[in-house]
Amino acid sequence: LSIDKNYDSEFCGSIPLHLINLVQPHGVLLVLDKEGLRVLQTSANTEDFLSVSPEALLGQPLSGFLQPGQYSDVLDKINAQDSQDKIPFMLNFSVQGKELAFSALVLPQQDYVLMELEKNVPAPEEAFVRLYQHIKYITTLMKQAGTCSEIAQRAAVELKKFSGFDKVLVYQFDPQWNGIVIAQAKEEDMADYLGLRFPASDVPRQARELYFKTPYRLIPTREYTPVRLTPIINPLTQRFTDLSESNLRSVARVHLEYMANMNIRASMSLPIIINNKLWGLISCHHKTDKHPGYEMRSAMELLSGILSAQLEARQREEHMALRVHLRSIHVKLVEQLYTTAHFAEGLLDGMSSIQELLSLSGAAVVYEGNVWTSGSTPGSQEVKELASWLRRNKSGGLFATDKLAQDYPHSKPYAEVASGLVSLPINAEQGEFILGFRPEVIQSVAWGGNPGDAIRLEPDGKTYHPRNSFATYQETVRQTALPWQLEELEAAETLRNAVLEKILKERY
Ligand code: BLA
Repeated sequence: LSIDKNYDSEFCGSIPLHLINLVQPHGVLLVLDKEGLRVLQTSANTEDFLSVSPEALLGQPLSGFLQPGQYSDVLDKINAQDSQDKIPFMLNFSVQGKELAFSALVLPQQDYVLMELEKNVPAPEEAFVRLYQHIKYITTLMKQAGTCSEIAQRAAVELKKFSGFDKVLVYQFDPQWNGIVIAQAKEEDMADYLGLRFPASDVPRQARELYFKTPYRLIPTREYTPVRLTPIINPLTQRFTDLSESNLRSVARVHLEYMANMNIRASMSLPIIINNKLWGLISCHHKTDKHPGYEMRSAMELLSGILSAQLEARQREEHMALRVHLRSIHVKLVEQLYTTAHFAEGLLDGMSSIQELLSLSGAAVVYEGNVWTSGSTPGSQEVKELASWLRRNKSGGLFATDKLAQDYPHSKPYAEVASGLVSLPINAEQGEFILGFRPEVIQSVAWGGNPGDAIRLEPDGKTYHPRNSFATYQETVRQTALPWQLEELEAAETLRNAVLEKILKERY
């Protein structure tokens, strides 16, 4: 909100995450060519999983290590993947006489295929039925919830039970990409973040872009030794391999430190996507290491999609209801416009008013050298000066702000009555406007730690750390009004057109 330094895109936002060339050690990453599925690169931890050195694999076709029949399965999976969904499958290897089973995931890229192998083998079929029933139950609970925040709260509670994570948060981004914890379910001894706001740089721009594209981000432990890819350079592309989509991608150091400062060892995040935009995250925390298997992760992925859909549907309903409400006031207002002598009267006083329509505390009409006001507004002279500023700077159409003092510092002395402004030009070149005012609402914003300390630089000016306290930091925000909703601005535009039409009819 009022943070002056933009660490989000300038500092944290420029750490390259996808060309890190390191993976977490809970799986093996193979980079295969598309032709013969030959191993171009591998993470250096193959001994731990396949009991062979990286050199034994490099350059070899994958088929030489698979049990019969498995090669065509892999090809099917590669060809079937036109969607983003990560669908794991069981893959059986036969290496130096040993039979080994893995959970595998293929992620086809433009020039090569990423294959991830993890040890947890898919569970038997009854487990699937139980999982399915549980998902259905959670979905029903979400559907029965009344408001968006109830949906989020139920999701947090149920996802915590379902996944076994110690804490599950629903985190919603604001227009500046700060985030607010809107729902929380947690073990008692864990920190309470409900209602707190976190600065945008905590989940910086490029990280948000990755989380928008990938179904989840899992960090089973923050204490691990990263594993290199070998060879370092992808022999096909002569570049670092892009690990954007890889679950195993190693974690940015600053974030591992952040997790330590939050007293957690494992985390998992899933995107909440509404209207094709990253709306928030489900953030799961664990006090100890935690490594849910692919199936659990897939189920969580499904649930995060269901949560997104539920929230989107409920939001649409709420917007619809607001439109219907605004429409009914608009109809009455137009009737008044045509039954009063002057349109200013019709707008400002009567059974209905523009104040009611746009939730204003005061309104003014500046027209043909006159100023009409109603409710609490700046003085006539101030209104005239404001109109003349609008004529010079904001004449292009509807203009709305919830921080007038920032756009127009002359308004500071009367910020109490007019921190919010909506201006409907009638004849902008003549300085003729309909103006709506909203009062200052002093907001107390509770941050999770002082946002001014989002980064601590060491004396060398290069080494940096995330903040180490998330204790509530209260910020008082002044000279701000309640925000304008999209539907309200649409209603303002519709009203403006009705007024213009009325004026035209009077003239001719
Ligand atoms: C990643 N930061 C993340 C992630 C979350 C947060 C959820 C995704 C990874 C994960 O699930 O652990 C932040 N987690 C939060 C917040 C809450 C929470 C706000 O639970 C609120 C309750 N982070 C910093 C600073 C920088 C930074 C100063 O604090 C940059 C200099 C960067 N955060 C950062 C980066 C990632 C990240 C780079 C990406 C990590 C990765 O995917 O490799």
